[in-house]
Amino acid sequence: MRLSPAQIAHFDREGYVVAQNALGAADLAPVIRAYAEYIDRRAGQLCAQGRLSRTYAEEPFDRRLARISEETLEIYREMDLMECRLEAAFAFLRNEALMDLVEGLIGPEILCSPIQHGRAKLPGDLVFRGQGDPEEGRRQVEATIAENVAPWHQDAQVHLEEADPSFILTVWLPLGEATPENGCLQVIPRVHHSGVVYWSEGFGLDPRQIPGAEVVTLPMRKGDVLLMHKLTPHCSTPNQSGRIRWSLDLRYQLIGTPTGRSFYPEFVSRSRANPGAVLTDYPSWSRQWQEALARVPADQRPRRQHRPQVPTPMAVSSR
Ligand SMILES: O=C(O)CCC(=O)C(=O)O
Repeated sequence: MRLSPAQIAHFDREGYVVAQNALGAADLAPVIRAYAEYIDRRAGQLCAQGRLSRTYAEEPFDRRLARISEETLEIYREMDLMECRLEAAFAFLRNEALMDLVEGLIGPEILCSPIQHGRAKLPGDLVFRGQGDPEEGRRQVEATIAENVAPWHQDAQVHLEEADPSFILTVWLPLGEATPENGCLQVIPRVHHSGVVYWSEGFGLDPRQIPGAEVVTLPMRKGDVLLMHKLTPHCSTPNQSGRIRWSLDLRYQLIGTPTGRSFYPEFVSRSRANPGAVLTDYPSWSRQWQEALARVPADQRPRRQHRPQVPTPMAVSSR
């Protein structure tokens, strides 16, 4: 699906747009199936090693990992795209329907940024029932859930300074329903016009810092895609549903512009000028991530040096 002129105008005016029904079941099914198979395989391994009491194979996709995570967070911690490196996820990063949407805002020369995540947002009331020290288990579960409630932030906060001038488009999509109850996104529109980055609380920001901030809650259905400017503040609501809210958040930009994570692999996901430049080789993508993470583990990646204490205008090109 291509963005209509009205959708592009909405993005330019509001700093985001939700493209409804932009993806079909056939676009998302391979990714969901690959995640399900990965979890199935790893659950079998952990059971065989005596680290999980059973595989919870009877549970549906949006509950199975939550049940497993009551006992061990090991599989949950492997769910990010660069950790489990599913071939279907790599294919989805250059999915034609997705690239058609992105092309409406980036143009036809598209780079897939390494700032890309698969998220299994766990239910907030998950209780530890695993082996080992119950206090330590409870502490780890609570810390993990606290981490996966995304606080208010702008994506411009998470790349290095070299990408400040780059227009970087965030693409967020649920793999099932995303509702206020299970952790859908909220955005504050129109902030991108001011070019301001609200650094003062580190990663998070307080919406009260933003004059006239209006919070918009964005329930989304499977197949809907949210496109967002990197200066648009957003967060996700707590997950009170007892089920997992699965989603992908990806970033795209013009080929040749800095991603702000040059130590991790970017790749060309569409090029009409040079179609041969598109990376379609899964082993190469997977190997590049493996090598990059061995050099720079995720928890040791360089962070911005310059983090002012006050909201700061940023020289960011819009589009
Ligand atoms: O998926 C979420 O809960 C948060 C996503 C997010 O903050 C992002 O994509 O930048």
